[in-house]
Amino acid sequence: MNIMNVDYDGLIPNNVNLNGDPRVKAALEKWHPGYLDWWKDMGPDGFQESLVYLRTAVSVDPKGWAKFDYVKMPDYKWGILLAPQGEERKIPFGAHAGEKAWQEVPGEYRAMLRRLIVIQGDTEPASVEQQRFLGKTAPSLYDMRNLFQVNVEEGRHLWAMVYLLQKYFGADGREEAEALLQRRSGDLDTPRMLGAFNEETPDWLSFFMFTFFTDRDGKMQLEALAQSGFDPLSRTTRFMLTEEAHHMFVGETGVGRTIERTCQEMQKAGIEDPYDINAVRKLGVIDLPTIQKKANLHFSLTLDLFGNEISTNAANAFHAGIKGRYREDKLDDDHKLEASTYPVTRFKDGRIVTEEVPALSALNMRLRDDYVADCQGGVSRWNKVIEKYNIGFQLKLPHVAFHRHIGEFSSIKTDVDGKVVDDSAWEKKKDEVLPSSGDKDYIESLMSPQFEPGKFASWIVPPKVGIDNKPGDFEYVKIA
Ligand code: BYC
Repeated sequence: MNIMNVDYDGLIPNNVNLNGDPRVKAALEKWHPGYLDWWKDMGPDGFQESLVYLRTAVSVDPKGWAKFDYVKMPDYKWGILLAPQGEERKIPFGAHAGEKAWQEVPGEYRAMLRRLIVIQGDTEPASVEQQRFLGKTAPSLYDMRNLFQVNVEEGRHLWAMVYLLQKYFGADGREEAEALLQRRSGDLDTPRMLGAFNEETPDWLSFFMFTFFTDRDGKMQLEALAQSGFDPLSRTTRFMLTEEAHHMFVGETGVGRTIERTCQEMQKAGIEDPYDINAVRKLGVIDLPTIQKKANLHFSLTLDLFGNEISTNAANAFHAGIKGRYREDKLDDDHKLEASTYPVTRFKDGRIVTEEVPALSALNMRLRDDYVADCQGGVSRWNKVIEKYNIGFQLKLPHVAFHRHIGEFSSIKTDVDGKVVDDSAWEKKKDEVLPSSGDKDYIESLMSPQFEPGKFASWIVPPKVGIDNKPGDFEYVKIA
């Protein structure tokens, strides 16, 4: 079988020759019904019978791997797709740098690898659970289709991690694969593993912010895992990254289209002051200060996903050759980091300071810095939209110490500029920097569905181009 093309004949589409691996094939076939039950219970609520114009991967060739067609989501071809195996790939970093990449799990790193794969796997179904009610309030069929595309691909990413667990981790892997279907986002007894994946995604602005900020953590973590010396993990995550790009597109353009509608309506009504919230809200759009508060919330929750700034787990994973830095292969240094340092922002003696620490222990911080720079690019593009309308307002990322629950700043409160404040000052000001219950109610009041082809809710402009170049009035979802 050609690795570029996907075998669609069996129950589980794949380019890993599952037919030649009866043990793993049987394990996956056994897992499949439980997955479908989970999807029907926890996947998009109310649209399982609708026909959705979805993209399915039919090849892992970077050019032209997608096929678009109407599919009922439970019939989506969730498959196991790995990027092609590079000839003689070498471990790019850590103590084993330069040795041949592992095709089997190295015994000494088994527990570490399993933990990373399980954490990665756990986030995928979590996001589907968080987003399951959004279809009902979709601002258009175009947006509804994008939501479902993101959802089926997160489902596929779960398959990707489950394949690794079942192929390389025997009975333990099968147990972990089952547990991935048992935990539930936000459940008090069996929550998902990482904080941000237990939060609610109650409205579409939250969804766009989530796909902009939190899917971007996905990108960074997948990039770091794509460098792994464990070749099957590297190949799986490389292909996942091609799908992830669309999720961030949905987020960036979703927020951008929301901002554009607000600015358009403000201009039409002659409102110059972006802080005249009551006047802006009368126009049926989301005022810019509330968009800023949503960004503050999602950015800070996502920063927690990078773990502690100083982490021995991260140092060990790098030293072992299991999890690298962002684009490790493009970096020009010794790839071992045993003698270098890295500046880390810390909370010390009541102050936020920057301190050089051994680079190996600062890898979470470094990945987070790369993430912040990547976010800044998108925020600057949003600001260009506001500038176009000559409105005196700029969105900005809050300080990394703002509203944190993990790491150096979890024990303090700061304002958005990183100035430490006491509890009472925080309580007084928090509704000015994070969405208040009034803001949530207002946004919710705008979330009325718009299911007519080519029509959009009041608060968001249509996209510049359709998916797969379809015309504006294309029926992306045929609602059953
Ligand atoms: N919540 O040494 P530390 C995505 C725990 S998103 C709860 O700093 P490490 C997606 C930590 O587990 C990407 N607990 O940890 C996006 C550890 O506990 P144990 C998902 C947390 O390992 C949108 C202890 O604190 N992928 O794909 O350096 C839609 C000590 O911490 C948290 C990955 O994250 C937290 N936020 O860093 C769909 C990649 N943070 O084990 C999908 C895999 C830390 O001592 N994961 N803890 O009991 C990793 O690389 C790392 O495990 C982490 C944590 C970056 C998560």
